Amino acid sequence: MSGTGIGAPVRRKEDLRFITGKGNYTDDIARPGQTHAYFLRSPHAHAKIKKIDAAAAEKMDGVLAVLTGEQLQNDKIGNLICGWMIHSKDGSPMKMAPHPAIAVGKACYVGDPVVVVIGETLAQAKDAAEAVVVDYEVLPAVVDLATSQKGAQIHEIAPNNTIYEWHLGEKAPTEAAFKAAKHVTTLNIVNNRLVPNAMEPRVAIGEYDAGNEHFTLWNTSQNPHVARLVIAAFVGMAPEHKLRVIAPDVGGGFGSKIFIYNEEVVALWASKRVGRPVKWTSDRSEAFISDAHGRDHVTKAELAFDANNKITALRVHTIANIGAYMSTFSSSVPTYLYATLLSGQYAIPNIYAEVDAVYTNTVPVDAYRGAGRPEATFVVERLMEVSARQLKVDPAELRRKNFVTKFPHQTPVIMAYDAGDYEASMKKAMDLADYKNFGKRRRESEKNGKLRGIGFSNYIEACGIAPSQAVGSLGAGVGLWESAEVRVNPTGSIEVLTGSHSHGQGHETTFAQLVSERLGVPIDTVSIVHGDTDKVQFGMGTYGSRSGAVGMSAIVKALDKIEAKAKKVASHLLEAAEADIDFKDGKFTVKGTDKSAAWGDVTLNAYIAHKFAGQELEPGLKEGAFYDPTNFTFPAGCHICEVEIDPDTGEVKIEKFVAVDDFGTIINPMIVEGQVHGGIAQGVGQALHEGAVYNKEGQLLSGSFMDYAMPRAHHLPSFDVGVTTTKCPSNPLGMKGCGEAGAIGSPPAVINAITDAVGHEDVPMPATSHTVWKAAQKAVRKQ
Ligand code: MCN
Repeated sequence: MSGTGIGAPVRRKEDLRFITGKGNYTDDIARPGQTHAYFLRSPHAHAKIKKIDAAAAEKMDGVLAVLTGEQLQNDKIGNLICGWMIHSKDGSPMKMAPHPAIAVGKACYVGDPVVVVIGETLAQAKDAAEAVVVDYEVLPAVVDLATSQKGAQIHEIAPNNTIYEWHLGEKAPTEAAFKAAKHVTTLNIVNNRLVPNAMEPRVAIGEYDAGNEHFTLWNTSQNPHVARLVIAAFVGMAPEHKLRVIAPDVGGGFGSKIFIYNEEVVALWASKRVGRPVKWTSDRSEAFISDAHGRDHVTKAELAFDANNKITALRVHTIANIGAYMSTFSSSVPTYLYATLLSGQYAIPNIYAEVDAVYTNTVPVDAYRGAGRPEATFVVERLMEVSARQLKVDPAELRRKNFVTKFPHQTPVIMAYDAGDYEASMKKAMDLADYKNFGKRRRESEKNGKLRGIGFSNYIEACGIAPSQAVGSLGAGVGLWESAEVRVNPTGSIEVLTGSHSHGQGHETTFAQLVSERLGVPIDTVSIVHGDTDKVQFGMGTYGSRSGAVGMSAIVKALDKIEAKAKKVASHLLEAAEADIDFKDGKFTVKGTDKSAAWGDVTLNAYIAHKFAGQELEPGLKEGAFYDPTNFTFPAGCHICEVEIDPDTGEVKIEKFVAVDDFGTIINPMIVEGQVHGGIAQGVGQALHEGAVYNKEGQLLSGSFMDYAMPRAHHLPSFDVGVTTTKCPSNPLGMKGCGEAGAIGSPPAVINAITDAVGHEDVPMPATSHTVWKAAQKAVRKQ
């Protein structure tokens, strides 16, 4: 490990500009002649739009246009789409309803855009929106997920509001295993709906250059190339080469900025209509009703055991809320990102999962940090906890008994786990948690009239999304490889153009660490370029904890080519055979001699073409690569949470939170630890505080931070984190992703600790003081 190379806790290069206010976020951009968009959104969850009267609004000061969905359609702007095809059990394709960027004929959730006003100023656009009169006929709204398939039909294409009835695994052997089981644990689980709440709200600026018939979109995107592809190819805004998408500094996304949103399409279209750039900036209240939400499952899960407490089968039926329309990746989240992880860390011979995806009159639901994998982990780890109680065995022991211990391990639900040591991470976590003395601590708490509980969560996730071969064979869509280009300048400084996108993960540091280590150059001579479709050739963007395992692997491939070419140049320079050139720590040497050339000598000479006249060598030092992984990576670990509960108030205090994770090779331990901390905070948020609440008319009651409780620093203890390492065999660096693990592992650990404390009642998320108080009262009465 060099001072700035792989494994060094290098401080984040990008933070200097962020913490000194010098970041360049989309809202910081002001285009010449810029106008402002304001969306008038449906106040009803389900309503026919009978008439829109914009006459008064159009005449108001500063109003450039008042635009509707019909005008959008007249201009042949296509619908937003969900790009992952899922088929039902009967082979029929998913029922994707048309999703216009501005509602046409009817609105399907509170927040659905109905009109957009373009004004000289935002205030003028807002004032004019108030003068627009929309005549609605309110229709019955479908809000409750569990009964949604019996509610009023929302879209013509989807009877019973059902988009697909998908299944995975083998039904008959699973049923047989249940019949033969010695013990069956049954749980009904609600995985609560979350609102993402990245620090920076979404922003879109559209600009049309009439002379060149060219559009530019600046937006808060996690994947600008995919945005360009969808807006060009499916929405039909412009040919792909006539659309540039730039995602500059982005202040967090957590999945919510992967999707192609209405406002981005409208900002582009409106900029052409009014002939000037159009900017839209979401405010926080608007974000609550326009950013895609996450999670929201209702599940019945059953786990079967034999007489030796070995798991023999798992059966799951889940209803997944998709919201009012299918968002860009929404079909993949409750299917391939969820059911494929239902084996957890355990050797389960039979698994059968059914997932019904349904429309409701709520904000569209899509990926949110972990996307599908937190839901799977919650099912498996709650089942393990409750089973341990019912079987009267130690929860750690039951897990240990059922761990996968031999690799590779093929689960019955597609995934082939390649490497791991679940026992090692659990042991380390139990030591850090001082598990053996928990009984003493519990007795101390009880002396003080408090309840104390401890909960495990042994999670596994699949990230490094996604090998083309696996994705292709499922017929689900395209593989998500990644691209890189390494440009070495004559002076030896380096630009790395990557298709990954950093919006808080520190890529400008970790990617530069890789280059610094491989080429032996100072980290400050390396720039990471991302987020602009005109600069980077193509890229799949950042989500699914893929940028390390996939994005950096593409860089490794390009660096291999750079090294090979640089050696050729060095061989000319040093007048030696290419095979005799060694390269180490930024220096080229001729084997067995003291002849050497520095990195800068070689890079400069790569550009002095006459030196190679008559040779095959081309001038320059620039190489590109695409990396398509051969398997997912499987980070796994053990989270242990210890809580103390005041039975009089239901207040839960997290006394200790331990996370021991296996991320394979770690590039920057400080960044990885930060990723784990953030993830745990979000997972604790889901377990204890956060939950989107709709009333039966489909109004979002938790539509602001007054009502939607985000975790705060004082809710969280200082986390105890540790690592164990098994290298991922399917990428050159041996890395596994770390960006979602905290959010995936932590919620069941917290709930398992609470149920342990209150006497094994089923406590739903979010376990608010009131919920826990009710459960604690029963526990206290039982004592
Ligand atoms: N890393 C490392 N060693 C490893 C694995 C990763 O040093 N073994 C480093 C990587 O080089 C990178 C960071 O850790 O700098 C995260 O890497 P990775 O796990 O590959 O995840 P991605 O970079 O692909 O980021 C996506 C992931 C996801 S899916 C969500 S959601 C999420 C997350 O990252 N959203 C975030 N972390 C976030 N952090 C912030 N601040 N903001 C978000 O929106």
